[in-house]
Amino acid sequence: MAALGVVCLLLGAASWPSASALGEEFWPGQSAADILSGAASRRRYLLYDVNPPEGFNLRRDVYIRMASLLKTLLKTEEWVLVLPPWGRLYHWQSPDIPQVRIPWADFFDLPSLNRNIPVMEYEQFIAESGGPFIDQVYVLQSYAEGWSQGTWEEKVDARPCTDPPPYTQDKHEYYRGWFWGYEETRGLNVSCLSVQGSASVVAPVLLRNTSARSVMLDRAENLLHDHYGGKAYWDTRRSMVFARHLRAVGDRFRSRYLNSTDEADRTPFQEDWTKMQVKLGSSLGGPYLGVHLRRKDFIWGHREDVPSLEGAVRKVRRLLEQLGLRTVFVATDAAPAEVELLRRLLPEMVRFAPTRGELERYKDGGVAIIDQWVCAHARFFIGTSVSTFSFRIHEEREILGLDPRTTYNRFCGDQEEQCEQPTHWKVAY
Ligand SMILES: Nc1nc2c(ncn2[C@@H]2O[C@H](COP(=O)(O)OP(=O)(O)OP(=O)(O)O)[C@@H](O)[C@H]2O)c(=O)[nH]1
Ligand SMILES: *[C@@H]1O[C@H](CO)[C@@H](O)[C@H](O)[C@H]1NC(C)=O
Ligand SMILES: *[C@@H]1O[C@H](CO)[C@@H](O)[C@H](O)[C@H]1NC(C)=O
Ligand SMILES: *[C@@H]1O[C@H](CO)[C@@H](O)[C@H](O)[C@H]1NC(C)=O
Repeated sequence: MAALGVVCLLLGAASWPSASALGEEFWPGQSAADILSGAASRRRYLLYDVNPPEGFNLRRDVYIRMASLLKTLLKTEEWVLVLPPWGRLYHWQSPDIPQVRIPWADFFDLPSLNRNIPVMEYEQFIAESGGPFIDQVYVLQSYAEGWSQGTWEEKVDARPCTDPPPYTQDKHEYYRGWFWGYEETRGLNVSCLSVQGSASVVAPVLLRNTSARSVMLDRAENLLHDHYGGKAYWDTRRSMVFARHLRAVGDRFRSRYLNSTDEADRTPFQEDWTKMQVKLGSSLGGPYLGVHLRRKDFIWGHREDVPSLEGAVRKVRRLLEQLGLRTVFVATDAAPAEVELLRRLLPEMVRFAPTRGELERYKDGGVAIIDQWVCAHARFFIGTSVSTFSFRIHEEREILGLDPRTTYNRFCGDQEEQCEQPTHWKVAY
């Protein structure tokens, strides 16, 4: 087996301009077994990144699009999706807590992701592929000329970069860039692709126009969903099971402060998402109202679809009465002064307020997931207009089988008499 591995290693080096072929040392800390097993597999690596200002929950959506592209690639060749490490997100503002190079396993259950498509963490990619080198980086952009005369067509073309790409060449002509905070990572080639269409539109380029073994799509949010709300979409969405330790914290909190357990709430949960198909409306949910109040940048623009705190509390009180509930759980990104006001207006509200130690362990991203998990289990949920944070809670509740009438609700602005409620998206199994 070892001899065969060496043969493959040589073939690998010959057919792809990998780091070793360029005279680099193997990455330190890597065992010979790693190198052989990595090189023995001829699979190719798809990496991606998203526009820096985008938040955690939009990034979760981009993952679904990339998974769809990977499924298309897998029909022709062996590929694996390399999970972009989390970090430097604008919304993660807890001071003095390093929040960069965070692996996906801190937030999601990797075995669950792997039941949908083959994935690996970035550090595993470094170990397996022979170093922190990405053979080809494509920066995705829209067409400079915009849409052509009202006719929509899916297309992709090599084009000059419309903006200077966020990569600079070092003295060895390697490309340096953000690369999720991994400074030692180098790109061997960077070029721009103009894209218009769904994720799989770039598949032919990856399969036929480049033989690079590792390909990164930067600004991947430029690609759209292949089929939003279809079975492949939902398979990927269902595979994005939160990490077990975060679910455990959320479940303990539910049971301790909200009198909520899976048995009493009739929300059956299976560790293996492929075995989980709950009849819509059969779950009851815990005896509390779940609320997501998105504040911060959602109120700075004085948006008309976001209520004042007073307005939100009036609605909460009406709902509690209508539903015959006494407990309300509030998830919010409100600033401390606003939380204080909220507590004066709604003294009985229950919140997940992490200790310093919990914040260090779970980080802002993990705390947000715990908030989402608790909201997902409420008997009734109401969220904030067009917040992707609220949308992800809708999906979670849909998967858990809660009645849609208890899920697709949002606060109206103070001046809105009534307002359009969120759309119901059914799981396709
Ligand atoms: N813990 C916690 N964090 C929140 C809450 N609401 C928002 N956040 C934080 O703020 C971020 C909001 O950005 P997104 O996740 O992108 O969701 P969004 O509300 O649609 O915001 P945009 O995408 O910027 O429009 C979240 O990822 C969290 O980090 C909340 O209720 N609880
Ligand atoms: C891919 O190759 C085809 C055939 O050579 C060519 O027509 C096309 O322009 C290439 N596309 C890109 C994005 O490089
Ligand atoms: C870099 O990639 C572009 C697009 O695939 C290709 O045309 C070009 O030849 C590559 N440059 C090098 C030095 O490999
Ligand atoms: C908790 O819920 C159960 C029903 O699931 C109910 O019988 C019990 O009274 C509740 N306890 C409290 C303290 O509300």
